[in-house]
Amino acid sequence: MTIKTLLGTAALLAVTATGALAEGETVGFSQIGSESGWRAAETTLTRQQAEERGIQLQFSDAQQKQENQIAAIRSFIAQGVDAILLAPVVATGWDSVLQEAKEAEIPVVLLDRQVDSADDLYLTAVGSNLVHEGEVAGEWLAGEVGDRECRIVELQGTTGSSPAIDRKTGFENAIKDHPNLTIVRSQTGDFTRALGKEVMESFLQAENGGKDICALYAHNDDMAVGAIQAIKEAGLKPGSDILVVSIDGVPDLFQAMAAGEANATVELTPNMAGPAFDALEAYWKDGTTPPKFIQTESKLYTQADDPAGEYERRKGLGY
Ligand code: GZL
Repeated sequence: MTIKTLLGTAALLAVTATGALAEGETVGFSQIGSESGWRAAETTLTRQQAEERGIQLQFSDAQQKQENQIAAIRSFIAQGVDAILLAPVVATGWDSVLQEAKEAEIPVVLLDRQVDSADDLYLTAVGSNLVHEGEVAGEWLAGEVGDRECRIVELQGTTGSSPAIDRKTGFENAIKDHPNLTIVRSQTGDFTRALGKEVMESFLQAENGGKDICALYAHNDDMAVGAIQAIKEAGLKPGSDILVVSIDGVPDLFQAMAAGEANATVELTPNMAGPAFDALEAYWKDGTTPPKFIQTESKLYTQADDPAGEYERRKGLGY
């Protein structure tokens, strides 16, 4: 048997430290960062999914900077990984690096956010319907306030990200036929608790100490949780003086809801990696091409949906 054959055989029989036969696939994951509880849960679940499937995950945290994500993707290409997962912090600026991955014949799967690039530059995108989430939030608020005048403040997600763009669009779609509902202030809180609190403080100051605000629409729960703190510090009751509706379904929002301090959230699963790895395994196995968009579900929860129980069911799931 030649040396080459021996080495080939040895490689095929390579086993992991735990003795399991290593599947061999290596996947590079360019994650945005850890800006929210939902993002942290997505990272936890992606690591778990890879471990369960015997996939070696090369993880990169971009600290919410696109240039770090682009550098990580180039590093994965240089390593010759078998696939790349990308949660794109913003929607634009990906064409050249995705073209490099395509030329290296490395499939790219987008997680939880979209890019403006042509869809031949990625294998598939796994995500929720972000416009629909905004519509569900707006429809809930319209139903809650009826014909009452309602001045709304909006905490937007990261500027230029697809969830910030689409959730704004969806909410505006839902309230456009309700002239009593108007967005009076709208600013990014970058999907974080700290900035959500800070921006909400400025909204409260600008709106008669918050007395002129009827509702807060936050593009994610973490900004809502920060804003709830600001509303309480201003001497007002979140959930009643100012209604609070947001998106994600993280445990701390359910805890606030159980305390009457938040009113509604639209949950999206942080398990985007499961469908992503399913698509990759089929692609690696026999070249099966998945649909360009694999949609995960979004579900409305309100105070009528046992928020304390929902909190118990979610805490410790990696958020
Ligand atoms: C949505 C995802 C968003 C979450 C935020 O698909 O991109 O990013 O709603 C996170 O919590 O920052």
